[in-house]
Amino acid sequence: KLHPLQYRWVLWFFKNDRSRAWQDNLQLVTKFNTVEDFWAVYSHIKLASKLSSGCDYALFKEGILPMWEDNRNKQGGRWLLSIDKQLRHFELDRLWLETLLCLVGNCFEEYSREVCGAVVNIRTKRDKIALWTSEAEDKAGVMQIGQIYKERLGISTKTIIGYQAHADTAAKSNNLANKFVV
Ligand code: M7G
Repeated sequence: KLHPLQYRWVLWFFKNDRSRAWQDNLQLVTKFNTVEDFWAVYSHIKLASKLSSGCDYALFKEGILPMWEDNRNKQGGRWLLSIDKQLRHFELDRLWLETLLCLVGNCFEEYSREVCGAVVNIRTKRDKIALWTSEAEDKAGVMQIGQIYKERLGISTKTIIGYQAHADTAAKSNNLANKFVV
């Protein structure tokens, strides 16, 4: 008997090809809605740390595109982890898997509704993992999600992580301005 997930999830892969528009580089890989299919997909694809620079994985709820323009992301934002290159090999894959498990395992409980998905960006400078939520103005929801997320990732209480509205990221307006921190 298969174990159903609360939501159906879509895995996306992004490969940077500068000759094409950003959204044309996004490819839908697969959809799943059971625990068994999640593990089948996860064990079939490359680890994030093995992707080449410029690539992303994104896992989003079915019906939400992994882009700022989607209706469920427009008003939203992201909890962002910026991962030091030295940590890449022993932390990146663990943090990304834990992020995926938070999503599919519905670990945000009553706030799960506000969770849209997550993205890992493999970049030459610093890799990033971000958890996207739909309501950047809902302070209570954003903070609860951030606290649960940070705890689940096992990030030290001394480390601060920030939340940024997509509108600010898209406008490249002072990227360092965090709306919230945990
Ligand atoms: P990134 O890949 O999120 O991070 O954004 P990086 O700067 O570490 O590589 C790089 C660029 O991709 C942005 O400046 C945008 O031009 C484009 N881009 C990224 N995202 C997430 C979006 C999006 O959701 N919509 C659109 N239209 N462009 C995006």
